[in-house]
Formats: sequence, C-alpha cells, structure tokens
Amino acid sequence: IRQEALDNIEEASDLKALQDIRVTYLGKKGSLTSVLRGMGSLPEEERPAIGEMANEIRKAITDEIAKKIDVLEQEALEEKLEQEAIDVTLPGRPVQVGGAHLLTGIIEEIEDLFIGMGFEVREGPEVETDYFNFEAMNMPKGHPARDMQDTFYLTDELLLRTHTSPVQARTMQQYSGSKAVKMICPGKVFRRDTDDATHSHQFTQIEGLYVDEHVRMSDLKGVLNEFAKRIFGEDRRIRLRPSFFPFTEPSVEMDISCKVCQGDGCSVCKYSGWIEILGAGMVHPNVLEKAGYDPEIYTGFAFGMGPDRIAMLKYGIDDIRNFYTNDKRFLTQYHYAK
Ligand code: FA5
Repeated sequence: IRQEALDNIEEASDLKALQDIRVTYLGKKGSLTSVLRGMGSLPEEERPAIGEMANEIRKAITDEIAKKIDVLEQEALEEKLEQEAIDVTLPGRPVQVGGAHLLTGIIEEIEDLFIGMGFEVREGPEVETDYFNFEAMNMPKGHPARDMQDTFYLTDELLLRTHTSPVQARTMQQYSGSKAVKMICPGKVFRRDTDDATHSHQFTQIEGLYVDEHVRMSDLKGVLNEFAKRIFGEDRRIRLRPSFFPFTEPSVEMDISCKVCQGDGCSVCKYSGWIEILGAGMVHPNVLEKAGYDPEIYTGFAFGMGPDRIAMLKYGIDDIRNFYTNDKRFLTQYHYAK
C-alpha cells in the first residue's frame, strides 16, 4: 500500500488528484482504513506490530501529500508570476489629465489681478428679474436702450440676464448705501444675438464696480490701464472712446492697441490697430440712488468686459464658437498655466 500510494502521489499533477489519493487510502472506505478496521480479527500478539506499521504508513502518506501540495502550490505561483510578469521596459500609456477650460483660466487670471487691487469677487443669478437687469440699471420699460441687448424672456418679469451689470445693483443694495463697494462679478450672460465668429448667444462677462466717496474717472483709467498691461503685456496702450450706456455717465468704450501684426492672431484688428474689449463709465446717479446710495456723497465707476473676446485677442483665436463646441482638439491646446 505504502509504495503504491507514494508512487501515485509522486505522479499526481494537481490538487484534485491528491485529494482523490487521500480518499483512496485514508478515506472512510480507503484501503489503509480497512486494514486498521480489520485489526480486530487479528491474533492479539500481532496487533501492536501491524497497528504500528499502519500508523506509520498513514503518517508517511499524509506527510507526502502535504509535501506534494507545497510543490504544486509553488509551481502554480511560479507559473502565475511568469504570466503576470511586468515588462518595465515597455513605454507607459499616457494618462488623460483634465484641465481648466481656457475661458475658466482667463477668468481666474483676471479675478486674481483684481483681487490684488482690493476687489472682492461676487456672483449673481443667471435667471434675473426685469427689475435688476434693466430698471435698476436706469432702463425703465420701453427704454430704447433695452434693444441694445436683445433678450431671452422667460416670463414678463423673468429673463436670462443680458449682462452682469445687475450684480452692481444687487451688491449695492446689500451694502445698503452706507459702505464703499469694490467688487468684480464674473458669469454667463445670454443675448438673442446671431452666432458668428465674434458673437455668441451665450458668452461671459466680468463686471467691475467701485463706489466710494471721491471716486473719479482717473481712478477708472488707472485700473483699466493696469488690467490691460497685466493681461496683454507692458507694451500695450489703452484708448477710451466716448460711448453711451444708460447706467453710466459719462460712458466710454475701451480699446487696446494691437501688437505689431505677425500671423493670424492679429487679423482681429489689422485695419485700425485697436480693438474694443469693454464698456465702462462713471455710475449714473440714478443707479446709485435706486440702490440706496446718496449720489451727492458717493460716486463710482463701473466696467463690463467680455473674457471671450479677451481670450481671442490674447491667444489669437479667430472664432468665438470654439469655446462652446467642445472639440477636444481645440481645448487641449490650452492647458492653462497661470
Ligand atoms: C454691456 O453689456 C455693459 N453692461 C457693460 C458695462 C458695464 C458698461 C458697466 C458700463 C459699465 P456691451 O453690450 O458692450 O456692454 O458688452 C460688453 C462686452 O461684452 C463687449 O465689449 C464684448 O466684449 C462682450 N460682448 C457683447 N456681446 C457679445 C456677444 N454676443 N458675444 C461675445 N461677446 C460679447
């Protein structure tokens, strides 16, 4: 029995075969077990010797099976290691890393700049009331200037804001006319404009407002000049042209000088050498008064710029629709680094 069992164990090629061998010899009906069972019928003097021998054989079989299990497991492990071996010389697979959208990047850059000049960053709702979008900004119902911003109305009183200027009124109301305000507000705005290379029905604006005693037009000019140089470079100049907005008086539009033109990036202003990037002016006394500020004591300046157009100018992008059509080939060119 012993030799036969040990030979079988030697030949066994997997754990299942070993289990079968265990049953064949040591199981309830196994051959060694029946020897032990048959001991009762042996003459008494033979029993110890036979018993001892049977136990020895059981131990030999059990030990051999345990050893063989170790061997088989080791072999299985080695095979697995070989199969799963990592070839460290293979080139890595690139990891797809997300990044901020170019518009998000430029807005954050402009925010940082104004935070550095003491402005706080505020937000306002994209679904706005007719009151804040127009009336508080000195455009009562029927005012012709409302046509300058063709509007998506949701109801008679609710609309998608056409500019970030309503946040001026919201902020001043919160300060209740008794405290200086120095804030910027970035956000989405919506107009029923026909989409083309420089117009989108949804775009972004950054509003700016500074109200205090003795705020002057020269303060506005200083801040805008600093902004232009920091965003576009020291070699840029600004130009303020008289303009009209119902909520500022006087009103201006700001142009920025184009660099000496090289390549496509300059096509946006190749004719005049200047390009308009924002509207601004001194806050109209009616706007201050409606928001609870005494225009005899407080004055202020405000501006509203379009980061889409600023990004186009800064990076030489010739079509605003690139920002909104989510073509990864376009977006991934700009891993925005501040
Ligand atoms: C306004 O919206 C005023 N609220 C700005 C303002 C604020 C003036 C405070 C005075 C004081 P305007 O409609 O010009 O003004 O828009 C401001 C900027 O938004 C423009 O200079 C331009 O950069 C951008 N803009 C306007 N319309 C579009 C459009 N359809 N697509 C992309 N950008 C646009």
